Order: sequence, then structure tokens, then C-alpha cells
Amino acid sequence: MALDYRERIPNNVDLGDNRALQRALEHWQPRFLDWWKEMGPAAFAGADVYLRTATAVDERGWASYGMVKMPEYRWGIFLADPVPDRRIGFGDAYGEPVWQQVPGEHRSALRRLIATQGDTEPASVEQQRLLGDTCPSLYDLRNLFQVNVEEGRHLWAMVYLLHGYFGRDGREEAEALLERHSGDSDKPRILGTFNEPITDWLSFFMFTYFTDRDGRFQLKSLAESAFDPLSRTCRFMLTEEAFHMFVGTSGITRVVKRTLEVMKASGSDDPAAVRNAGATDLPTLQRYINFWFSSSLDLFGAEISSNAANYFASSLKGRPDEARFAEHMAIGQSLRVEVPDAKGGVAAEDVPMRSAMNEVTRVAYVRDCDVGVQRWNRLVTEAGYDFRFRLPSTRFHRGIGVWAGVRTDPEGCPIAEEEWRLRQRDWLPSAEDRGFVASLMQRVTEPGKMAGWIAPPEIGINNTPLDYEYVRLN
Ligand code: BYC
Ligand code: FE
Ligand code: FE
Repeated sequence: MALDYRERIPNNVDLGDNRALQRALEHWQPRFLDWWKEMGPAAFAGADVYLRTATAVDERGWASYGMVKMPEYRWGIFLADPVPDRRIGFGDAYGEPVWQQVPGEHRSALRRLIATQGDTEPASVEQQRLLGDTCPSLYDLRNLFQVNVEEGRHLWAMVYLLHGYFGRDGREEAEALLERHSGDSDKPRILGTFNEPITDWLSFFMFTYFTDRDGRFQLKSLAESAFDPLSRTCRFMLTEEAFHMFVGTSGITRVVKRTLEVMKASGSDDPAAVRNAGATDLPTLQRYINFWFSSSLDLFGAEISSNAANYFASSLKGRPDEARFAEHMAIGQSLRVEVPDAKGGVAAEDVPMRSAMNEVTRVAYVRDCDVGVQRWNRLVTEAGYDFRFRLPSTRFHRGIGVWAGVRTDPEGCPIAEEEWRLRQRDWLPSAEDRGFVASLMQRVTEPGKMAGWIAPPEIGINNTPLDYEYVRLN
């Protein structure tokens, strides 16, 4: 279905036929723009950016590239095309027709899920708002801004659902999405990771690799929802999320490549020598992985969760790729979950499957995270070094769930507080690590040039040469 760009709010939901909703959203639009100008990449409001804008919701619709000033980006409301005769794929209502309206008994749970999803989108823009000052290249700057405008659009996607289906409560939630701010001590964002500062580009690439990937899995789960407008919204968001995954994977890969080049050229794998040569040593990269992976694991919620069981039972939130499971009721099954035991060790507990849904999704996520890690290890091996990256245990450094606050080493073995205190700096980025990474962050804006700590990408955006002027700073 083509998107209507003649409207003030581009959309493919026939917004013009629903005057009340259109007015409500037109009322919200200037608040969004004020928020963008204040809390988004404010210093670049006048820059021309080579952005991709959706012109249709199918594959071909992504072909539209052009120079756009970010505050003029056509944020809009785009849903994937409906699936004819779509049926509910899991939970107690399995097999029944999907819902076009919100059933009264599920109203507050659905609103909460949509508000939580919506909260993360502007949060990430806030977290990334100052990165433009230290971009390693115009190519990377453009990619940052592409991610930012799309996260802004994801906010629009959730605000449309709140305004369109939840009446006054929904409008209030939509306001609140612009009132909470990342890292704000009075009104923080809802989920932990979205209050973590992202002040350097290594953190940005880790965030797009690990945290946007949580987004991918949560959106897949919500795309299974019996509430069809939510499902269709999330299916279209997933097409945008693919690019965010690319930014994270290729970003870290380029950092690893550059580090290996520096190690080869200097003939030393000593972290201090690598740093002296202006690259990020591999152990520091590992500590950044440990931090962002463990923080992102918390985003899946507790291993044993009655909320998750309720969402599944009421067909609001399924498992990612639900169709791949043999059975869709998840009754009379259980999942073995690791829990801390009374003696300071690790025990196993059989948890009813519905209560373990957060863990089911987390396990799928961990497997997906490992794909990139193995790719980086191949680069290290090919360069002739023994170093191996690894994902830490899911018990390591957790703040949510059964392992919250339990001190473990990266292998997940519980340890005493004293050992944690002594070893923490080997496992997580220290103030000194962060200071070093910050010292690498020098702004490079000459077309085609790259900062010294990162290798160039394989190819340019949309077949452009790498020295294309992706952002005209004006
Ligand atoms: N931090 O039963 P529990 C994305 C709370 S990322 C702080 O364990 P439940 C994106 C929880 O709210 C995807 N609090 O968990 C990426 C509950 O609070 P109450 C975002 C947390 O309810 C990059 C309590 O702990 N989408 O799109 O199953 C850039 C116990 O709850 C955290 C979604 O999250 C945490 N990490 O929640 C841009 C989808 N985890 O009831 C965008 C929508 C849990 O005690 N949300 N709590 O007050 C959900 O599906 C679920 O609410 C959760 C798990 C996945 C968050
Ligand atoms: Fe998003
Ligand atoms: Fe994203």
C-alpha cells in the first residue's frame, strides 16, 4: 500500500477519514517537534542529511534517498499490510480471529506494553544526542541520524496506537512519553538500559548491536499480538530495525578490524601499545561487550514472571517467531531456569512455561548475539592472534530477575563481594577505560576520511562512493 505524503502526517491508515484522531495527532505533532529540537541532535538541525524515507511499506518502498533536514523528516504512521483472515497464534484465544479493537479486559495490560515500547524510542534519541560532535566520519554521522529519525518514527508508531485505541488514557500516556527523559533523576525512562549514558561511539555501536537487538526480539513478540494494529505496526518497524542491526554489527566489526591492523603494524598485542597507537585494545572491547550485553539482558524482564504469563495467556505478547514453535498454548510444559541457591551456588528450577516466557525470548536473543561474536573471533583468528571474544554468562552483572545483585564472574560463578571489588575493572569498563575511549573520539567530517580507531566500511550508502558528502553541515 502506498503512503500518503500529501497529508501533514504521512500515513497509510486513512487518517483523513478519522477527523478526531487526525486532530489529536496534529495537536501532538508540534510537541514532538519541540522535543526533537530540544532533546534530539539539536546542533544538526540545519544540516542536510542523506536519509532514506519510506514511500511504501513493502521492500520496494525503501528506495527513496535524498538530502533532508532532520526537523523536516516525514515522520509518519505506517502499518504493514493486513494479513487476510489472520488468526490468533498463541495463548488462550488461539485460533480465533485477531482483534481490530482492544478488548476491555486487556486494555490496561496492552496500554502498558505499548507505553513501555514507546518509551524506549525517544529515550535512545536522547541518549545519542551529542554523538554528532565526535563522529568518526560523515558516513557514520549519517547512519546515526538515520537511526535517530527512525526511532523518532517508532515513537510515532506507538503514539498512533495510544491515541487511536486508548482514548483519554492513551493521550495522557502519549504526553508522558515526551516528559520522561533518559537519565533524568526525577522522571527517568522506564527501563534501565535507556537511562545509561551513550557518550562515545563505541557505546553507540554496542547499543545498536545489543540493545536495538532487544528491540528486534520485543517487536517480534509484539508482532504476534492478537491486537492486529499492534502486530501490523511492529511488522513495519522490524523492517527499519534491520538497518539498526547493520549499524551495530558493522560498527563493531570495523573497530575490531582497525585494532587488528594496528596490532599487526606495531607487532604487539599489548593493550598499552595498541592504545598508544590510537586504537581500542581487545580487552577493552570485551569489557564494553560485557557491559552492554548484561544491561540489555535485563530488558527481557525477570526469568520467572507472572506478567509474562498473563501477556501470553491473554494473547497480547507471544514468543518471537511463534509459528516456529510446535505448540502454541504452552500449558503443562516447563523450562529449566538457573537460580541462585541458598549456599551461594547455582541451582536449577523447573518453571511453568508461561511464566518463563521472558527467559524463552532471552535465550533466543543470546543465541543471536553470539553470531556477531563468532564473526569477530574469525577476524582475530585470521589475523593470527589467540584472543577470543565471548558473551559473559547471563548470570553476570544482572540488575533484574533472579540474579539481580548477585555477584558473579563473567563465567557466572558466584563470588564474594571482596573479589568483585578487586576484579570488577577487569570485567566492566572502568572510568579509565571510558576516559581512554573518550580520548579517541575526535570529530572527522572531511568526506571519505575516517577516524584512526575505526576501519572504513566495505561500501557506501545506496551505492554512493565512500567520499560522498553524506551530511552537509551548512
Ligand atoms: N529496567 O515480570 P517482570 C527497543 C520491571 S527495546 C527496569 O520481570 P515484565 C529499542 C517491570 O516493568 C524493546 N525495570 O517483567 C532499542 C516490572 O515492573 P512492575 C523495548 C524493569 O513485566 C534500542 C518489574 O520489573 N520493548 O525497542 O515481563 C533503541 C517486574 O517485571 C526492567 C519492550 O520492552 C528493566 N530492564 O517486563 C530504541 C516491550 N525489566 O510491574 C528502541 C514492552 C523489567 O513491578 N515491554 N522491569 O512495576 C514488555 O514486553 C515487558 O514489559 C518487558 C518485561 C519486556 C519490559
Ligand atoms: Fe525502535
Ligand atoms: Fe532500533
